[in-house]
Amino acid sequence: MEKKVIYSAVQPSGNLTIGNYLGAIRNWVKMQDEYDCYYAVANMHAITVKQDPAELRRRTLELVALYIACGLDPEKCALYVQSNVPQHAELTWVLNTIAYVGELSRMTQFKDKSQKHAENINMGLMDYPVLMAADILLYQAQYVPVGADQKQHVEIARDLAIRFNNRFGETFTVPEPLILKGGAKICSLQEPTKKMSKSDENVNASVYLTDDRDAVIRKFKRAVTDSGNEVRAAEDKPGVTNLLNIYCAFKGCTVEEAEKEFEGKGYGDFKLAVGEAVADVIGPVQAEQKRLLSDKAYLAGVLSAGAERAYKTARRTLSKVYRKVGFYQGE
Ligand code: ATP
Ligand code: LTN
Repeated sequence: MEKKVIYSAVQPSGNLTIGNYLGAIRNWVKMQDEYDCYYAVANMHAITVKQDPAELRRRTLELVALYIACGLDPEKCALYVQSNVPQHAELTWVLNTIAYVGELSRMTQFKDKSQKHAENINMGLMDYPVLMAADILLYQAQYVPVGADQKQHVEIARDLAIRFNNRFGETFTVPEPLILKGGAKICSLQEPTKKMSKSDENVNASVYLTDDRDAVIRKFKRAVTDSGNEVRAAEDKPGVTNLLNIYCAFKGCTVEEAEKEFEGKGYGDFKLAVGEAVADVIGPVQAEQKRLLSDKAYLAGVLSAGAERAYKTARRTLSKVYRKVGFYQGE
């Protein structure tokens, strides 16, 4: 039987945080044996906000090296750069003609980013979810593993697939978001009701996968906690709850087990333990990423094989789409 397809991507738009790792990449690794997986570096999405070209190029390679360092096996999944497969832009155009301006202007991320980049509210920023729908639909993906913040975008991809299928006949698999519990929404260490984000201006708010052990431990030491001194998850304790989530995700334990472990201990001991748990996991990932980055020829090979594999599938879907909408493709 044919394997089901998984699709996901991350933008090379900054240093990745432990939120990106727990919400996305870590879950991708678990799926590579069972599914046919495509994982991209979404550089076309990244330029919807201003990027420095040299930095964008460098971050693209760093992200691929990180994918592999986190455990993705290029023999098992297609790892590639979005702009290397032209069908992403081509399908976006067709989908644009069935996407409504109204639904796109209501997207939470569009509203947030328009506010944050008021000087650069470009068409790409608004079209972002359509490009993302094209990514997913080109590969007939069944599941899209992402963090909770991307759920709305996967829903637009579903809506567009259904709309296209209704209008032109069965063409696309209707995708579903796959949001695993535990790491789906890691919050800022400084404002624990807000999502941890790689573009946060306060460097103490986010733990980056590039942070060294001392920085990780220092950031957790400074993390905002709540009144009281009990290590317990509760709605009125967003700071401690967030730290417990992080601890459990990195240690592979349940919140109850962690609460028991820290019974009678204060916030100080707890925060140190969280920092150590995180550093123990990300340290070896950093070392492996560094090793991979010293072999650019290997990374180039991985990306060209990945793009070729992606291209084959994408070309098949796009040709079907062109046929359905009535584009002449020769006799
Ligand atoms: P930016 O701050 O530039 O918008 P970001 O940190 O939100 O970036 P993305 O590239 O938008 O990162 O997200 C990559 C993946 O990581 C997505 O699947 C997203 O849902 C997930 N993700 C991002 N932040 C978190 C978080 N705090 N908790 C869990 N998952 C997250
Ligand atoms: N918008 C996503 C990145 C992304 C993506 C995708 C995720 C681009 N294309 C396709 C899943 C499927 C984000 O995380 N900001």
